[in-house]
Amino acid sequence: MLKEIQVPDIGDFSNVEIIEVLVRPGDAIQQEDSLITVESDKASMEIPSPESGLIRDMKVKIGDKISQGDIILSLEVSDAPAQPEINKPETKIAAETAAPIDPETAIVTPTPLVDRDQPAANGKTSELRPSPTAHMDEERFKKAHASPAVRRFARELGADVGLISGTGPKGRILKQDVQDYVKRTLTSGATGFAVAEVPEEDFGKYGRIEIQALTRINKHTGRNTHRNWVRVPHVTQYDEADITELEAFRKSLKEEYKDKGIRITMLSFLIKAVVSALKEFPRFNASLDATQDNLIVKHYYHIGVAVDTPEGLVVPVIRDVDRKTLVEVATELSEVSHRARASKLWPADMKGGCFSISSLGGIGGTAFTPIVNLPEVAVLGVSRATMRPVFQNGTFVPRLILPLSLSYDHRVIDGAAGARFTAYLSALLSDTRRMLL
Ligand code: CAO
Repeated sequence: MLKEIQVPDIGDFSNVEIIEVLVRPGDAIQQEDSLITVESDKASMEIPSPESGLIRDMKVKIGDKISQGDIILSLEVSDAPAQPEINKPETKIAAETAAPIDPETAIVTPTPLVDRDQPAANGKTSELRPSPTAHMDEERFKKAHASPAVRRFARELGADVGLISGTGPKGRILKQDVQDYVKRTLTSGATGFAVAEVPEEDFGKYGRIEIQALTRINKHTGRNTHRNWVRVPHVTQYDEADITELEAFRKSLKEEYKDKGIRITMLSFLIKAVVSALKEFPRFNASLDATQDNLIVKHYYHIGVAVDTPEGLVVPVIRDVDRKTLVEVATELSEVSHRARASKLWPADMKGGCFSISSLGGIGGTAFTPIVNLPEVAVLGVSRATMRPVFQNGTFVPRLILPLSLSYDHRVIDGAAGARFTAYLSALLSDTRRMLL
């Protein structure tokens, strides 16, 4: 007999998106087997089959929006009595309690919905114990943006979804992301390399403390910088540029443009100079592809600029710098950093960068190690310029020296290229006429 399986009562969930289809025509399924995963703003959940049978036809696909009563698939069901151990959730739980129960896989609910992100809802949480493979951070695992099926899949492979970056819509972690993560871990030779846990301390024992929650931006930056630090073999090339003449020129321009409300900063010159250097050394304007066998060299010049805001670090991107004048770059830089500080940047404002600059020159410091902003391959750190005695033509003369710190990805850039890049940049900044060449 052919039956149409409909979306059951899914409570507040109406017009929710299907993010996974877990079965296909020809599959023999048992009652309670998950058919699809849907996701609302708040949670993702799997919809199980109310009956056992053979799937004849799928009526939905990923991306469809569904509500109660919509048809998911047609199922051929036989009259043979269903297997009791499959039909009775209690039986299954009892059978599994012999072995340690994995919270992602062990939840069986008699209600039509299986929301494995909310184990408390089915009243079985007290029976759950951590998986034997749980070398992972359960809290982080729980918070990761992944569907129940993907979580279960990750657990089976012993992969911590909390460490995986999602490539799905809204950063959701897909099955493919888990597979890629496991593949990368295996091929990177990192197997068996376990980082010791940081012991949890009760600092209150030693003195007065307060808890301050990290901002959303802090957390985002933390995740990305950690990933970039671990993934990229960093080398930092230090150099310096004599910007005595450039600073004099900048000051004269600054005066000239003051009345027009445009601030000509050193950073605007650096952005333009970096683009000249990227043209000279195209390998710095590239990204590794997913296979890591090819370089994707870009023929556009979008430069990310680190901006320090009260909410944390953001990196808006100034696009097509090669087609903009210095004054246009200065205007855009000031506009974008104002918007960043007012929390008015759009996600698109921070996408598509080829190379980033982090300038701490307005604050201080002599050098630092910037972290490459993947998928870019290099980042320039700029520290505070100071007046220093430089030996020229047999005598010491005061010169304004700007420290540069270029971090690069050694998988793509060799040390010699790194030194050539900063030497070129330094020569450009020391003699701005070269930028015209
Ligand atoms: N050397 C010496 N003085 C410098 C300098 C340098 N390299 N860079 C800037 N200054 C001085 C200048 O006197 C400047 O004032 P004038 O232009 O009026 O002379 C003053 O510092 C203020 O500069 P600024 O920092 O406001 O402007 P900027 O264009 O140099 O930088 C911005 C803009 C948005 C990049 C910067 O304000 C900022 O947020 N920097 C922090 C970036 C950051 O956090 N990086 C870390 C990332 S990794 O954690």
